[in-house]
Amino acid sequence: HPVPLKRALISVSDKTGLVDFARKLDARGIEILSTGGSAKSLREGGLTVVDVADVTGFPEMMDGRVKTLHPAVHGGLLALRDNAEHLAAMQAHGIGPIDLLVVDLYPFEETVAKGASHDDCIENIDIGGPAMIRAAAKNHGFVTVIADVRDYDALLAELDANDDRTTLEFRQRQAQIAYARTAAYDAAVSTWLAGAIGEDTPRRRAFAGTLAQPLRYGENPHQKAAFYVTGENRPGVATAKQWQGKELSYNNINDTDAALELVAEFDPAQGPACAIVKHANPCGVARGDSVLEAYRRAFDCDRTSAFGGIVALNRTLDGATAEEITRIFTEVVIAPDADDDARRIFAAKKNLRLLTTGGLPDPQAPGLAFRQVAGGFLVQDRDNGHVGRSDLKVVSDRRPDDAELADMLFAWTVAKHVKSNAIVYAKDMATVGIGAGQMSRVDSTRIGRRKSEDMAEALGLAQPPTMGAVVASDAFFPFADGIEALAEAGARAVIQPGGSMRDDEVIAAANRLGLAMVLTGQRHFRH
Ligand code: 93A
Repeated sequence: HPVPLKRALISVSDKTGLVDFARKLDARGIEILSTGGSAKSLREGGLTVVDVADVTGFPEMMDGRVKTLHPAVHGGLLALRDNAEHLAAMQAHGIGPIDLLVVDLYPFEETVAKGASHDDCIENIDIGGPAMIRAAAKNHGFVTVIADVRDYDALLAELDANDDRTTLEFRQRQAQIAYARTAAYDAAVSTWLAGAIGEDTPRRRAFAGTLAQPLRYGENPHQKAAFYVTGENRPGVATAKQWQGKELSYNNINDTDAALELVAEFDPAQGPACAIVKHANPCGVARGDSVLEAYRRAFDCDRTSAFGGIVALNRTLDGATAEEITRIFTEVVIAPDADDDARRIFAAKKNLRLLTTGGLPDPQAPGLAFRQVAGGFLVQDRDNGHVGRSDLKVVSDRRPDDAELADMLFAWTVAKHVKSNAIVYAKDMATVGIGAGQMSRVDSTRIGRRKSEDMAEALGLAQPPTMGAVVASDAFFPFADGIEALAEAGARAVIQPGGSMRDDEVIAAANRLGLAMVLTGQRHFRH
């Protein structure tokens, strides 16, 4: 800044740290203008401030909707200090320059998140604040803008280091942050309105999130990363409470999300379930009569891969299960809740992160999913597809029995959360072999079978549990070879979407090999 800061306008909703900060500005001889509530807080803190109403010559009116929207404010923010005409206009209209703008917007996102009424949300759409932020940011050649209360200390440090001035570099950086804030703010309003009016297509929407935390690094240590939250009202890793352990990493957050979304498919009212995830794919999923049993059965599916995994439960984590989990190294455990015993047991394991969400996300709720491509990103509805028993079409000669149908639906639900091509073998409500992410469906079939052989060896079983298991395939079988591979593995029933040009051949192969087959009519690609 060419000259030391002389005049500041402070208008903040979040008053945390305000008085302390303002005292330090005051000590530097900076005059402070302020709006109603902010001015009140500052005066209560013993500071002398000028009401914006005295600057504009208008009272704050219409419930505060109009308080700073005035040329005396915007002229003071926007005037170019090295432009003779601008200076003359200021002179002519009695407009004083504003060198520093400190604004914290009406808490729109928080108001939406706490489930406030429509009118409350509308009233919390800030108009004057963003207008000032954008004006000050545009004029960052001369004006310093602070649009994030977390930057008070950074400003004070900047003033300390530069004789009560700010550097152009600092002002540019703050202007950049300011526009990120107003863009995210408007996106939040648009997203909320879309929900309010039932606009459910991903078209003509604005997307943005709020920085929740910078991450140590991204998928790899040489990649910088950060975690943004959208304020969506959905229990999950973004809103979970972390009880212990070091900060979650990029990969932890990704995997924990996958694990919770998967286990949430299993209604806790219908019994405990557990999912163990590695590299965004489940390595074991099971139901059980108890949480402990569900965990043990999920663990048994692939004990090797479960090492260093993410464990998600659909019910409260109890002491017995916590004890069992600590027998191997686990990165993260996420559950709706954890009881005192469980928390005490985990407390001794400093590296283990425990997250509780207070509930489970609704797997059938609408929402959007994003994927980045070079130069853009794809937006689609979240895969909230669901099939029940009545949606299934039996196409084989042999009708599957009730137990097989239940297992098939279980395997199908898991397959939805496995990267394509996905093949999931299951028996008695537990996975017994998962083939994920292969370019050929037959390969996924073989991998699932091999996993099951490993499981037999690890558990000392007489034969691989794929013998007599059911199988889910996330998409149709293009050829009969996949079915032949499943029959070879000993599977007895298959659930798959159907819809291949060669469905006839595929169904004929199932009949020839004695497999029951049902079609879902719905596909669950996940790439
Ligand atoms: O209702 S507004 O959109 N109209 C305005 O003219 C205006 N000027 C500042 N909201 C406005 N503000 C906002 O008021 C600020 O962004 C800040 O969030 C809040 C501070 O009000 P107070 O100082 O009365 O607590």
